[in-house]
Amino acid sequence: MSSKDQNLSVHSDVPSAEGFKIHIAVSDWNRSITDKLLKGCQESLQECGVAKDDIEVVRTPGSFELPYAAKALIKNNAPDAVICLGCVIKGETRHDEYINMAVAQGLTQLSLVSDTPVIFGVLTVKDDQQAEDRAGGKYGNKGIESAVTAIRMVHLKKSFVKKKKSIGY
Ligand code: DLZ
Repeated sequence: MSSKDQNLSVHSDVPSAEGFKIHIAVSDWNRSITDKLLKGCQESLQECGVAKDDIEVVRTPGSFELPYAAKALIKNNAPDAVICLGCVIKGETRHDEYINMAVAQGLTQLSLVSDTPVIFGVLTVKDDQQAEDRAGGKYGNKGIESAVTAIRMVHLKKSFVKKKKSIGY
């Protein structure tokens, strides 16, 4: 089956996230969609063992502001990972291309420079239907996938730290 036809939010074998501090920045633009992403994300993190108090949520006006919010979360709270949730819908102009590119590049750079996993949970869609399909619809919920990705990345980071210690660096 091609990934195009799969609901990617059905997850099994996700390692425990007990004791992890995972923060979320979520955009208010297209809020009916981003609320669903946030709900799926928060529920999945808790199902995997993250304590409610260890999930801080901050809101931004739009997706463009997500990199700044993620940077502030990392600087002030040193979370294990930050998840960024948003929904950019194509309109008459090319605004979506500029926002998507800026956010993707901003979050990538932030992740590398801060050495903190930063997850891109932004829907980059053509219309409302495509957004609904990915916010709890037929293609799952990108908020759930983002939660699972964050947990896996924190485990990956911790595994490197363990390896370093065992060879004396
Ligand atoms: C301006 C704008 C537009 C037209 N569309 C979206 C969108 O579909 N999704 C989204 O998250 N944000 C949108 N924004 C707002 C920008 O992200 C940003 O908040 C403003 O340009 C101010 O910097």
